Amino acid sequence: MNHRITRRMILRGLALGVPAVLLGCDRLGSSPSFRQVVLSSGEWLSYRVHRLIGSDALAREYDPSEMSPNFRTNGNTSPRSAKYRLHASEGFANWRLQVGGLVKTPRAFTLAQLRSYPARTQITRHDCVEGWSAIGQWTGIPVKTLLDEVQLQDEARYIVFHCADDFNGRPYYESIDLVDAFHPQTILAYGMNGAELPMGHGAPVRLRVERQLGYKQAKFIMRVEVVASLSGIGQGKGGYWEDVGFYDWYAGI
Ligand SMILES: Nc1nc2c(c(=O)[nH]1)N[C@H]1C(S)=C(S)[C@@H](COP(=O)(O)O)O[C@H]1N2
Ligand SMILES: [Mo]
Repeated sequence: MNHRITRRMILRGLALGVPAVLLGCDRLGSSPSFRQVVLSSGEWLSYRVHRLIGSDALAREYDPSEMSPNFRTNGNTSPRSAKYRLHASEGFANWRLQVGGLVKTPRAFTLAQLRSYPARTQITRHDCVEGWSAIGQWTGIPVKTLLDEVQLQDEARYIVFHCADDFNGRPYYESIDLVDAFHPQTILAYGMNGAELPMGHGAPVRLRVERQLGYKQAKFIMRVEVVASLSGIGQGKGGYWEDVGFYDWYAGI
């Protein structure tokens, strides 16, 4: 078979609804007109492009020498809930990560249990929408490992992370779809820069979903809920900032 792809073939394919990437147009992402026309036009397209050009594409990982000497904290750094404060005072020995919703076997994991699974360590760049970035090393359990343990039901579509903190009484939460949930770099981190995850950065565990912006990286996670729709959670937009701050649910970088 002749593998030469002509412009006409691509146009014909697009007209038929066949993605150009499937026609072998693998330089799509590097064409300036593609970036201007498609990537700048919003969340939905950036979501489609990530899903199309590689649902398994990895976020860049860095060398230890590139780690930021100071990784600042942002947002809440010390949840005030009595329950969280008690857990923290006990070194999270009695904390449990509740995993439920549309799963076959709901479970509660101790921190020691989470640490007993094969861990993933990655050095990545965190990008906050407020305009700062930092490179840090994260160690934790792949979300995939957790979901494999509890087994998703067929209707499962989103994974919601409920946090211990709030802003003016509104709990912080975040959510991701199953493509991101099963992505190899999506982990619940209990370690940072070679040490235990400090409270300011989200102890005992925080989400790292490396192809998205800072506000998706939920800290102080207490409960993981598998749902078919985000409409019943918070104000229905899939996250605290999505509900109150008009941030995009899909914060692809
Ligand atoms: N539970 C919770 N998670 C959160 C936040 C928060 O206030 N509460 N802030 C978010 C924002 S905007 C950013 S940039 C990062 C900051 O992570 P860091 O404190 O480890 O730098 O956490 C995100 N996750
Ligand atoms: Mo942020």
